[in-house]
Amino acid sequence: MGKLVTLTLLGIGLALVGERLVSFSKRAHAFREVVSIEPQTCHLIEGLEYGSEDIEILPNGLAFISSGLKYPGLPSFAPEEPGHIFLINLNEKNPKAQALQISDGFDKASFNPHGISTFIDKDHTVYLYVVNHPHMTSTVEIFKFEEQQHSITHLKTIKHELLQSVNDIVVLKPEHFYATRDHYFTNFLSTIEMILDLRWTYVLYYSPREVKVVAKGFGSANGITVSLDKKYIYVADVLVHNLHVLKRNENGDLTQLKVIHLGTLVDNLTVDPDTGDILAGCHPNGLKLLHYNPEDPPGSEVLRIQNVLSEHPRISTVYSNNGSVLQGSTVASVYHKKLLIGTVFHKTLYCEL
Ligand SMILES: *[C@@H]1O[C@H](CO)[C@@H](O)[C@H](O)[C@H]1NC(C)=O
Ligand SMILES: CC(=O)N[C@H]1CO[C@H](CO)[C@@H](O)[C@@H]1O
Repeated sequence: MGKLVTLTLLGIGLALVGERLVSFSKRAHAFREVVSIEPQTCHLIEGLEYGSEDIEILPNGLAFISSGLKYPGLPSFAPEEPGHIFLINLNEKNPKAQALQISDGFDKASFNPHGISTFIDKDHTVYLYVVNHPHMTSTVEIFKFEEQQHSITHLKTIKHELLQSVNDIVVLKPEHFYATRDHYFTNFLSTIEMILDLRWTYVLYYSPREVKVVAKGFGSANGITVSLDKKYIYVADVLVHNLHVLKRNENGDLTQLKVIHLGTLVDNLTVDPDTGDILAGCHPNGLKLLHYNPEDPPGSEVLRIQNVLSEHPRISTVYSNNGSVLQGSTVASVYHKKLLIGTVFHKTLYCEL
């Protein structure tokens, strides 16, 4: 009898895992075909060959790019090379990427930059906040940008027990930021978490006085950004294909206003400074990202979401490609009709809209 019960339970368990696996393969868009959509003028940026995970453009057209992410389960074309922050000047006719020097005293060899965010103070000093994964841990590094010297000076490392496996951040004032995090930062556990659709990931609010969870229940909370008027926070839930719109409260708490289903794996989000539209870097076929095959690479997709607060937000495709040009897009950022599309481990595309 005991054996029968065990066998039955085992059967139910396996059926459950099987069902979750099938649903995971659907959620990861294993088999979606990607049609090509491209603005008229696009070309790849020279010198950026190992990813451009996150891109932040300053109001003056200087773009910071984090490159060289080593992330469990995702490919890297330069696993031995430390990560870098690149700078691109979008005011130039033919923008080129240049790696920024990092001040001495910072451990450059283990630099593994992920999400980035900037803050500009009253004196126009630019601070760059970088999610870092040295030796597969998570920290937030604060740098000061020295434009003349083409370098960044390391000021501070922020660590906190809740700031583990951080993905992306958005800074609102000095040392006050929202961060998305995954539950686990190991390949095995995060895969289980994804396949079983555990919805364990969340959004944190960090300030020197208090660190707290402000939104929960995401399958995989990924990109995060803030609206132009700073009243709303936008969060991408990559595996559930959703964009969450949350309202900021005085004390840092967030109230969910709406969820927009985008039907694709939404990765990193940015806001068009001219229009307030959201640009989403997406993975049209996520499984190809996890099982990289150069013969059948993951594609790229960028969506624009207009009038996000209205009853009928408008969603359009700005760019899509089957991987023949650009593989594994994570982020798209615009500056006066100039678009940069970044990728997890591949190249960076520049387009004029
Ligand atoms: C991608 O599309 C191009 C044409 O746009 C085509 O030549 C190529 O075979 C496609 N690649 C894959 C892997 O489907
Ligand atoms: C800044 C940011 O959200 N980065 C994410 C972009 O996409 C990759 C791929 O999923 C994520 O791993 C990054 O965390």
